Amino acid sequence: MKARNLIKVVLAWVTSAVVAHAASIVVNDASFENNDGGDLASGGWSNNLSPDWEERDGVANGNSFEEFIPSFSSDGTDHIGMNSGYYIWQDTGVALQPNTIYTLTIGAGRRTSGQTSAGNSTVYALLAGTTNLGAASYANTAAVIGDPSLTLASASFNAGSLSDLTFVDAPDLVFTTGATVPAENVVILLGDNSDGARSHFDNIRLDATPVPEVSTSLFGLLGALFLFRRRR
Ligand SMILES: [Ca+2]
Ligand SMILES: [Ca+2]
Ligand SMILES: [Ca+2]
Ligand SMILES: [Ca+2]
Repeated sequence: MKARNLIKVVLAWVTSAVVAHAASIVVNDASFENNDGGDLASGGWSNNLSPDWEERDGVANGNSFEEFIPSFSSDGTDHIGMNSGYYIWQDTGVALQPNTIYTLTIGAGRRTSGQTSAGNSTVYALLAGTTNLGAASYANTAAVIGDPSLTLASASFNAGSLSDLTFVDAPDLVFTTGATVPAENVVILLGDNSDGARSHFDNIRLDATPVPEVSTSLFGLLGALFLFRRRR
């Protein structure tokens, strides 16, 4: 094989080895379109998030609600609204993996200045398991994200800076695990950490990508290639 062809082959192999493949983790009712008691009509809402999402104060509590507000969603027709301090979560059922890059993306919305405060804090986080989640242990979103034994990473987005009836994708929350991880599932937390008013969420996405690994054998191959080229 000519050196140039060999270089092409090796470069192709290096590229395939280094470019890791992102895999989506399934998020059930990620867009809040499946509604308890039947599909929502325009202007309707439902307090019951089960069976897909669990909430701080139990099933069908009024502090979180799927709602159909015309022209106010980032995917489909429905989103979820959440009162000040409240939180919900979903256990993905997928075990945390070592050396993995997790990327959580959410749509965050501002309804009006009355329902979305100027200092809004729309919170999204990745947790290791669900131990003791619920009002008895964690009174509000700040309590959950303040516990580093439960919360791996969290982010806050100020939807109050948006125009009325606008959803945008908040910046990705990216968290990379190390060589060891808790024996827990990946859990998504959505919450409000504002002084008042609400937060609005839609279109929740989660990817997991292995940390690219350049093996010692790859370095060995590159070294051999270098020598091969010099000899010619
Ligand atoms: Ca939706
Ligand atoms: Ca619906
Ligand atoms: Ca639902
Ligand atoms: Ca609810």
